[in-house]
Parts: sequence; structure tokens; C-alpha cells
Amino acid sequence: MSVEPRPATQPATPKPRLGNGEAKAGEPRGVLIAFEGLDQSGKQTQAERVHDRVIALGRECRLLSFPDYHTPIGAEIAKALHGERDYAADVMQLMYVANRYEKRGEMTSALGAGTILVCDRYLASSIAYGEAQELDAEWLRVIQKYLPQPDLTILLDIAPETAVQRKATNRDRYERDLALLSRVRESYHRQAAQDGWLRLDGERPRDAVSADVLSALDRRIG
Ligand code: ATM
Repeated sequence: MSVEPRPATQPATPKPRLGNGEAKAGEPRGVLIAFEGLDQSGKQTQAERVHDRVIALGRECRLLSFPDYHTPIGAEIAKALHGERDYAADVMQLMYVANRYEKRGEMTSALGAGTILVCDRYLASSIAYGEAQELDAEWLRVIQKYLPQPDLTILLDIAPETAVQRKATNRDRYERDLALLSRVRESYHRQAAQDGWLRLDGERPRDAVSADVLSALDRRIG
């Protein structure tokens, strides 16, 4: 079989589209809000409450959850989390990131149409869990730079012990490892010191947490 010689100049790499929603000038762009934290920190509950509030305000809103297990890459991630596959930590994070790129077009269009997107886990999960497994945070940031960037990331901060106590059964392989969860939490603390983050004490009752979440939402979209 003959192999075609490589062209002297590589075809131009398609220019990456902007990471954020591509609203036309003068049109409102949607807002991307991400919830982060250890498992059992209340991300899903708080994301649903934000969704309900946004709908009550008469705006379009969509809830997203990552990993999204309904895509081909998501199905592979599920197998790995349940011990049917054994991937190295970097391969796992590349799959989590690819899983978000699978949704990029959809997310960008929704933001461009003014929709508010609420994510249960997003970019920062790869940094937190990746850093906890000695991956380079900067690398994890760079490979995600063409994804829509969040306007607000809310860390629901709980202790690893709380995460383990709140979920006694059915834990995946990360959720059993207290030392790893402590490193994940430390990474979240470092990330939450940056602009665009809100760190909340997730050990409190869920209604107290919601009060803070919803007032941050009102400041952002009110
Ligand atoms: P959920 O439990 O939120 O479905 O996530 C599964 C695991 O995937 C979770 N482990 N625990 N606890 C966190 C991990 N994860 C990453 O390591 N990187 C990511 O980008 C995402 C979205 C999740």
C-alpha cells in the first residue's frame, strides 16, 4: 500500500471558536453557572434550586451534569468508575474534558440564545481531581480553554469525612479515599480564591446554603 507524502505545509487548523456564548452585539448572552465540590456536597440540590428560580423569573434555563453519562465518552467513563476499565489518571481527565467538548456546540448555542446554563460539576472538577492525582493544573486549564468559561463557579465546601458519612453505600473508587478527597478539597480552595468564584460552607442545612446561592444568583442576573 502506498502512503501519500505529507504536504509540505499542514492544512490550517480550524480557528477555534470563542469559548463563550457567541451572542451578537447588543443581544444578551446567557450566563454559565457551575457548582463544584466533593460528592454529597449538595451540588445537585442547589443546581435544581437555581434552575427553578431562573424559570420563575421567566428566563430560559438548562441544567447540565458532568460527567454526562449519556454520550459515548460518558459511557466509557461510567465503566471506568465502576471498575470495568482501568485508565491512568491523565487518560481519565482527558475523557472528562472530551466529555465536556462533546457538549460544547450545544452549550455555545444555548448561551448565544441567552439561556442560563447551570452545571453540576464543570471545568474545575478536572483541575481538582486531576491535581489530587498529581496532574498539572495548568495543563488541565489549557486543554479546557476552548470550552465556554463559567461566569460564576460556586464551591459547596464540605469536609471529606462529611462526604463519606453522607454516602454510606455505592461509592465509586474516588469516594472511598479520604486522603485523595482532602487533596481535591485543597485544590478547590486554591481555585476558589480566584475571581469568579463563591465559596460557601456546605456543611450547613441546605436551605441556609440556598439562601446564599440565590442571592448570588440575583446579583448576577437580577
Ligand atoms: P459524579 O459522582 O459527580 O457523577 O462524578 C464522578 C466522579 O468523576 C467524581 N468522583 N467522585 N467523587 C469526580 C470525578 N470527576 C473528575 O475527576 N473530573 C471531572 O471533570 C468530573 C466532571 C468528574
